[in-house]
Amino acid sequence: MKMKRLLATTFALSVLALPAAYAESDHGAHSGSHAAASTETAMTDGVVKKVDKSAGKVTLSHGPLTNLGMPAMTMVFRVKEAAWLGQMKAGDKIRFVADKVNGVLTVVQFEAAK
Ligand SMILES: [Cu+2]
Repeated sequence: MKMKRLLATTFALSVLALPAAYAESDHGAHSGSHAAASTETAMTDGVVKKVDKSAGKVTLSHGPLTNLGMPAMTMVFRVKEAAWLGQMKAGDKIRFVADKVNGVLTVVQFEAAK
């Protein structure tokens, strides 16, 4: 009797656990493909050093940019959206993605860091 109940409990647990495990891996696959589609690379932390609105450029002290094979350094980037320069000022911490656009290193994604 005792054994039977234990087996029933084990069975019930495995039935409960299986869909959960499946849902989890399914979700993981989904978010993975979403990330690959929308943001091909992870965002990098940076600190704004200087904003040059007339030149459409910003100087950033940035962490390693793995997609560009670049170590952490301070350098000048162009920005994809000129309006972003109005949202940056020296000392701001940001998160961004940089890529080469027509051979020029450009901030192609940007958000203020919390
Ligand atoms: Cu750099």
